[in-house]
Amino acid sequence: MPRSRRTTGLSLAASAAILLVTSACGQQAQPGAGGGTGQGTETEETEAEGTITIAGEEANDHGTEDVAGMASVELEMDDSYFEPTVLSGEAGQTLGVELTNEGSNQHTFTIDSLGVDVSLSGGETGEAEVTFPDAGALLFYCQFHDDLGMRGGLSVGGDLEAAEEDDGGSSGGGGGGDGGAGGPGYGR
Ligand SMILES: [Cu+2]
Repeated sequence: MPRSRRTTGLSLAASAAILLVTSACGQQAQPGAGGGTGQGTETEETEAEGTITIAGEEANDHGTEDVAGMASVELEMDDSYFEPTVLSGEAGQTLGVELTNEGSNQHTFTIDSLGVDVSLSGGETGEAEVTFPDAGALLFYCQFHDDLGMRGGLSVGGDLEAAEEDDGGSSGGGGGGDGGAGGPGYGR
């Protein structure tokens, strides 16, 4: 009887499927091709505690005091912040501000549009008189440390972020789409 022999030596050649995923991310960010000022800075909402935005820039936040109806308030200047940082008052209110520089650096209490500019060395005290705006908010700042966040605001329930600054506002954000409202006769 014939024996049938089977060779079981089957070599399975695993076929390797090679997928070449070429992700060609050839995106070249070309800002503002064709002119036009970019839409510039996107406001990054860093949630850094202890800062608020006043007139578009960061301020070291040391609290808000309601001064409505008060004739004067004590305001501490320190290295490098104002405390309280925001005075919340009434429209048109006149307020005496008793300043104390409790820091070691020299600081100023400056409000351009009111002509207020009190400069104090460490440990000194001084006074200023301020008038609240009719609406919105008004920026005060230290000339030396503004860029360190030493600024504050007189607020009449207003938007501190848009507080009036000396130097006219940047023209705001522009261009919303007015796309919609389609063409004529969207017949039904
Ligand atoms: Cu200062």
